[in-house]
Amino acid sequence: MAENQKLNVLVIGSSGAGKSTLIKAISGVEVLTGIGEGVTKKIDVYESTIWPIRCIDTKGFEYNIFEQWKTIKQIKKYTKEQVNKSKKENVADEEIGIDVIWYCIEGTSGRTFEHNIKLMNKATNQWKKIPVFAVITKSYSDVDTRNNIEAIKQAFEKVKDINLVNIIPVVAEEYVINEEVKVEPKGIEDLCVKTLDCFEEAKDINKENRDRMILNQKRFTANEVIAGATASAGAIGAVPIPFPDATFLIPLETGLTKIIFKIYGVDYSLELVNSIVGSTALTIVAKTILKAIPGAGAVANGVVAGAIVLALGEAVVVVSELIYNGKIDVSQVNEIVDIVSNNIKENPIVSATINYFEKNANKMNNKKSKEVLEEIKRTRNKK
Ligand SMILES: Nc1nc2c(ncn2[C@@H]2O[C@H](COP(=O)(O)OP(=O)(O)O)[C@@H](O)[C@H]2O)c(=O)[nH]1
Ligand SMILES: [Mg+2]
Repeated sequence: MAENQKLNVLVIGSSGAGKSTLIKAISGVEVLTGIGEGVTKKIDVYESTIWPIRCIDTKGFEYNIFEQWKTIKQIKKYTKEQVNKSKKENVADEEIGIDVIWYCIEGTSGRTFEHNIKLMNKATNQWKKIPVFAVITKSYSDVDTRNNIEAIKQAFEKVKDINLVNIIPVVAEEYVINEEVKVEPKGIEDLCVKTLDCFEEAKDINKENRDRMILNQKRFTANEVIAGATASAGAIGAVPIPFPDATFLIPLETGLTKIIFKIYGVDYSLELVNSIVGSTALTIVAKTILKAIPGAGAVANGVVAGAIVLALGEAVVVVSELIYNGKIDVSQVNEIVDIVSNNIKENPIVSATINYFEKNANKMNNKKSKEVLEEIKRTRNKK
């Protein structure tokens, strides 16, 4: 596959199935969903920065024939303009451009699987030979997922002329049950790798490149989860009590540590998680930062809560990658806790927060912790 060549993936499925969420999860950059859509515009195109994949997000597949027709027309217009065109000159006009189709089927929509699949097939049957993946979105429950795979397999058997390659359950975005219990994003790497595997050209992507893509995806997913936890910590930490004694962050910190381990497939023990969350590094860092702002109020406390959760999350990513790459074993609890502690203490968010407090101590009362945290994160990233 040439350096700048990308597969065009058509993402279809009913409204609310999770198309935009899935695309956002593999994009590798913050993409705004639902922003800047013209009334007549039926497609949005997103290039992943992680995978050689370009996703075409469709609207108007809500099973109104006219809307579908308009969407298809725009897809054709778009794909014809693609550079891909030239390499496929011997292919019929209608088939230009789309390389793969992802059917997004919501796991909870059980009884309508067959109906759903038939309608999607009707809309796209001009692209007959193209590989199709059934993506079971919102696959939060393992039990339901096993049943869904079976039911969807059967539904596809009743619909002819679909080149179904695989059925892949995904969770595109963490699913929050409570602060401590969350379902981790999953299935994304599997979907992307198997999509690439449909193409001889993509098979040439060497092992090293593939591993890098998978790791980049994990890192991106973990960072999204950390951003969410940081914002939650900022909100629940915004209380006017002396901060370092706060135990109310423990459920959130525990949930964050576990979900990052799960993203990296780390087979963690509870002892490991508890040792990480219970390490004194978090308290030490919180105390150090708070020294920069005498008589800290609710806003400052929220900022500190967010900063330490961010530092914790990023430190857990560091050790998860070491474990994932076989540099350290998950049973080496003390070593892992040391690495996490050092990474927390050395995270540049600490000095960025101290600097901010020293400069802005008296300007914070009418701000929100979240705004302040975002500002501090920006100054940190500049360095
Ligand atoms: N937590 C979580 N929510 C999801 C996931 N996929 C979709 N959603 C939610 O389901 C709703 C519809 O998703 P969206 O991507 O906008 O669907 P679209 O209409 O097919 O683009 C949104 O509120 C999403 O946040 C997921 O994997 N995890
Ligand atoms: Mg959408």
